[in-house]
Formats: sequence, structure tokens, C-alpha cells
Amino acid sequence: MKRISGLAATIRAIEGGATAVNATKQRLLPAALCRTYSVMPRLFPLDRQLPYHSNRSMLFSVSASASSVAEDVHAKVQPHANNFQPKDVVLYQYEACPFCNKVKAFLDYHDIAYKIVEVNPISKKEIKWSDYKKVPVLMVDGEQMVDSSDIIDKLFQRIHPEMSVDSLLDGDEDRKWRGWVDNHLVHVLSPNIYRTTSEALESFDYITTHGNFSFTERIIAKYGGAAAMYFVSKKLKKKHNIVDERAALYEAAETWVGALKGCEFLGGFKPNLADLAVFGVLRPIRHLKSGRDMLEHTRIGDWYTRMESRVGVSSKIKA
Ligand SMILES: N[C@@H](CCC(=O)N[C@@H](CS)C(=O)NCC(=O)O)C(=O)O
Repeated sequence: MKRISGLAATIRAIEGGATAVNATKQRLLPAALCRTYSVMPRLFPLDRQLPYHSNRSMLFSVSASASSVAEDVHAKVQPHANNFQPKDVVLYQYEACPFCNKVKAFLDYHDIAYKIVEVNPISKKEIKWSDYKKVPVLMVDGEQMVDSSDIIDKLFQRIHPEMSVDSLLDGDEDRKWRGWVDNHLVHVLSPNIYRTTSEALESFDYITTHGNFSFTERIIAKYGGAAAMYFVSKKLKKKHNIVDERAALYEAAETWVGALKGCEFLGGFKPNLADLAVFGVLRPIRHLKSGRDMLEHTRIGDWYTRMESRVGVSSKIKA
């Protein structure tokens, strides 16, 4: 019954069938459209594969009515990784690396337990065994995976063997924004988090508590890393034609809010891979000065909070 009333409300909202559209309904319309977007494949079964986010969001969307948007659950849905439960997952990472954090957001959201090996950013001795000289490197039951987007695509396919990432109906939109994360958003981050010497030191402070490093290694990594990145970030700023780094960060945050088009997530009522990517790269800066400024000066906070509750706590386990 609830399903039917939810469906009916959604369809009414779309058709504009209600003659007296009151202020509350107008406010709910964008949300109703998002929900309808999620419900559509269920209403009109397709002989093709369903979009990733639609498929996933069906679980939620069919049981809710347009009027229940405010109460929509923000609890974490689990488990996501029913069919894919690797025994041993190890992430070689830098705590503050946006690409590593994309992978972590994906693992956390899907409740895939993983161990972390913090890589010394100066010596990189922890990944000496690998030919690949960047992080993240993900070891999944002994198989090496590299490059954050490739890692996520591979994991996605193992979780959803019936679906191919490229054949998703909404794959273009998802891919477009994942590309925006890799080609634009990440480039805006470095000039922001290493903007001043104190912000650069704040960004490297994690090294004093993370990783299996000696006291001397920590001091060298913190001060050496901060100094190096302060200068590198000025170069990156020039390379990516960024004039005012904070303005660029705020603009990127607002661009993302605009992409949501009033929906809870880009994926409709549940995060899709692009939501996870944006959240992943922003998560390490959230409590830095640049992240606090971003939340204060843009409208991204509501989406960020929703993502925090959907992604849930870290599935990191002790190494
Ligand atoms: N396309 C790669 C980029 C990875 C990347 O550039 N990682 C940086 C850290 S954020 C790195 O390892 N740089 C080399 C270095 O630190 O020496 C990905 O998406 O994983």
C-alpha cells in the first residue's frame, strides 16, 4: 500500500496532475523527480541492464513516498559486498592522498574489510617490491591492483559480476563526473591544502600519528614533505591556471552541488561511483582549514553529511 501511494505521489508530481500545487509540493518536486528516476526501471522493466544507481536505489525508493523525503533513511545499507568477500585486502597509501581516499570510500561503503600500510612519502620503502611507484596500490587476495579508477572498476565488477561498468544506462553521467574528479577536482585540492606554510604543515601532521615510522622519519616526512609540497603546489596552481585557489575550491564545490540537481546524490537516492569519488577526495581535507572553509562558504555540507552517513565508519582493520 505504501509502495502504491509512494508511486502515485511520484507520478502525480511528474505529470503535474495535481491542480492545487501548494508550496510544500513545490519544495518536494525535485526530490520526487530523483525518486522517480530511481523507481522508473522497476515500473518499466527493461530488457537491458539497469543503471548502477537505479538498480541499487530500488531497495529504498519503492518503499518511500514523496512526502517521506525528510525521514529518508541515512543509515548505512549493508551488506553491499555479498558476492565478493575477499579474505585479505591491503591498501598501500598516503593518508592524505585523494586517489587513495577514493578507494577507501569505495571499500568503506561496500563494507570490504582492509588493512592499511602507510607508505613513507619520502622513501616509499613500503612499495619497493612493486614496479608501480605511486599509491594507491591495492592487494586483493594476492592480486595487485593499481590506479584508483581502475581499482574501483575492478572491484565494482567483482561485486556486480552481472553488470559491466561501461554498459550502465547512466554510465556516461557517472563517468563524466568521475572524470571531473580526476581531471579537475584533485588539481584544485593541492594548491588549497598546501596554500600556506601552516596549512602545508597541518596537511602533513597525519604522519606524526600514522604509519610504522621512526621518530626521525616522521619529522623528516612532516617538515620535508610540507616544505616540498608548499612549493610544488605553487607550480601546480600555475600549471592548472588557478588564480585564487580558495575561489576555485568553492567553485568546484558549487559545481558539484549544481550537478546534484536537487537530488540527494548524483546517483538519485543512493550514492553512485561519482558520489563516492567526490566524497573520497574531499574526506581527507574535511577537517583541514581548507575543508572547513569550503563547508562554511558553499552549499556542499548537506550532501557531504548524507555521504558520511551512507559510507559509514571505516572498514579498516588492524594490520
Ligand atoms: N592516476 C593515479 C594517480 C595516483 C597518484 O598520482 N598518486 C600520487 C599520490 S596522491 C603518487 O603516488 N605520486 C607519486 C609520489 O608520491 O611519488 C590514481 O588514480 O591512482
